[in-house]
Amino acid sequence: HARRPIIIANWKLNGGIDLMCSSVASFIRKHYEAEIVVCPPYIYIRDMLNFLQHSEIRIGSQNVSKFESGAYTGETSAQMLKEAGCKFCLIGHSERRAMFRENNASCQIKVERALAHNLTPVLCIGENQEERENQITKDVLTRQLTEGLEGIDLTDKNICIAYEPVWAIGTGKAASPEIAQEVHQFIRHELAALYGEECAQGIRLLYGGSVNKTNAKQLLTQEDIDGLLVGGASLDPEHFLDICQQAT
Ligand code: G2H
Repeated sequence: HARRPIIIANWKLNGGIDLMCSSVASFIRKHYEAEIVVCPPYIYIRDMLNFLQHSEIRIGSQNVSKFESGAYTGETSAQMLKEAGCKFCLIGHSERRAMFRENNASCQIKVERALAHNLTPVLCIGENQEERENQITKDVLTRQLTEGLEGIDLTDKNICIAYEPVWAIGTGKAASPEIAQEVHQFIRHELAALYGEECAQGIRLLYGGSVNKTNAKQLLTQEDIDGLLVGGASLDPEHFLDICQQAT
């Protein structure tokens, strides 16, 4: 199964126009073997799309509403994101789970919404420090997968799963390639149990958590790691470009 590598930049709540302009300047007129996706704050999605129209870079959102439309102040729907030009959509990032009360059930709805509008969901899962120390990492991940994908048929659907151990996020302490591979292999195994081997082999699994240009290559060469979700290091365009070019 040839899974095309994928590198996703998660800008989180960072801007502004300056970052956008410098990023665009370094991204365009380049060819990448990997699929490159940038997830800016919603407000920049249209501008980014305009700037990047002659490039191969795709745009993703950092979140999506679980509602279609109606009286939900402050929300943005999957349909709107699709119309705005998004191809991808992060769902259930650990910061959203920790600070905005997202849980597996809300992620499940969001995955459904994204798929219904042809956005590729990137479902984020991962254990925290305490769960790892208590050796319940696999139980946590199994739950996040089974509940986050419950009742969703993934056959012929595009979806990515991002493994982001909470203890590695923004800490500078990335998981070692060995630990990350072990977990990714487990995730693929769980997906095979849910959807069959064929489907599991086609799903791209990304690692996220303190990825930088120094650790990217080693992570990417692991058998079950198909891509990277990059936070802090994606805010420096040259640094991010370096990571993108390591994905072959
Ligand atoms: C994990 C990651 C991007 P960072 O949240 O989603 O952020 O690379 O800063 O750890």
